[in-house]
Amino acid sequence: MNPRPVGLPAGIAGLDRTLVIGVLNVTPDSFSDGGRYLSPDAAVAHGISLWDDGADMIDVGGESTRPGATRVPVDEECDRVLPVVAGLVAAGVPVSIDTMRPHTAAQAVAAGACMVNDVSGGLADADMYAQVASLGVPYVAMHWRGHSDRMNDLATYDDVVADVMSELMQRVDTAVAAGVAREAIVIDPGLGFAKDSHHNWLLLQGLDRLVGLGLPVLLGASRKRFLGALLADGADEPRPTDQRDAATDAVSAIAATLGVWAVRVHDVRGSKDAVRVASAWTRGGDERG
Ligand code: PMM
Repeated sequence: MNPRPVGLPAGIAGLDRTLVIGVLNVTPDSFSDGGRYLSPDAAVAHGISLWDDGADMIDVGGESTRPGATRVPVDEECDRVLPVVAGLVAAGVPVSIDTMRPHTAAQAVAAGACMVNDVSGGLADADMYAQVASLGVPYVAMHWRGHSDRMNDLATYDDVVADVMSELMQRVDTAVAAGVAREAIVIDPGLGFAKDSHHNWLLLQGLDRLVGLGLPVLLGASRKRFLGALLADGADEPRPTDQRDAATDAVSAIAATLGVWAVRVHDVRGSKDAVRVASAWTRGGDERG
C-alpha cells in the first residue's frame, strides 16, 4: 500500500489508489486556468464540476506561481480563496489550500480546508511549520528555491534528483523539528519550479527514488510547459496548454504505477481513468474482478 498522510477526512483516508486532486486557481494570471474562475460562484461551480468528474479533493489557490509572477497581498489572497473554500466545503467537497502563507492556511482550514499545499515547502514564511503543526492537517512540502520572479535563475543542479531529494528531506526535518507530525507530510518534486524541461524529465525518470524515501509523494505535471515543449509541432511551436491533457494522463498513469500518492491535475476525468487503469493493472483487475 502506498504511504499516505495521516489526518485526511474519512472519505479519502482509506483509498488504496493514487488520488486525483483537481486544480482550482482563483487568480487572474495562472498559466492554464487564470482568469476563468474569478467570481466565487464560478469558482465553486467549477470545483463542483471537477468533483463530479471524480476528483478526490480540490486544491484552491489564490496566488499565481507562473514564472515571472509577482506576489499578491495576503488580504487579496484570502478574499479570493476563502469564499471558494467555504462554498466547496458546504457542498461536501474535500478542499486543500494552495498557499505559502500561514495566515491564509489558517483561515482556509478554519473555513473547512483539510490539507495545506505549500509550494515553497516552508521557505517563503518561517512561521508556516508552527502554523501547520497547530492546525494538525496534512502538509504538502514542495521543492522550491525562490519566488516566481527569479526561480528560473535558480535552476542549477549537480544531480537534480539527488539535490531535490536532499533539499526536500531538509524541509521535512525542519518541519518535524518545528512540531509537524512526520506522518502528516507529503513531498513534491515541484516540476517547473526552478527547473527547466530537462530537469523535469530527469525528476520523472528518478521518481521511483523519490517514492523510495517512504513519504507520500504528490506530483504536479498537469499541462506544464515541458509537456508543451515535448509535443511541439514541426515549427517548434509548443502544444497549446489546453491540448496537453492526454500527455498529463500518461504522466498520471505512470506515476500511479510507481506508487505516487496523488496527482494534481486540471482535467480530472482523464487522470482518474488513468490512475484506475494503473491500479487495475498493478492488482490484476479491479475490485469488481
Ligand atoms: N504547481 C502549481 C501550483 N501548485 N502545488 C503542488 N503541490 N505541486 C505543483 O506542481 C504545483 C502546485 C503550478 O501550476 P498551476 O498554475 O496549474 O496551478
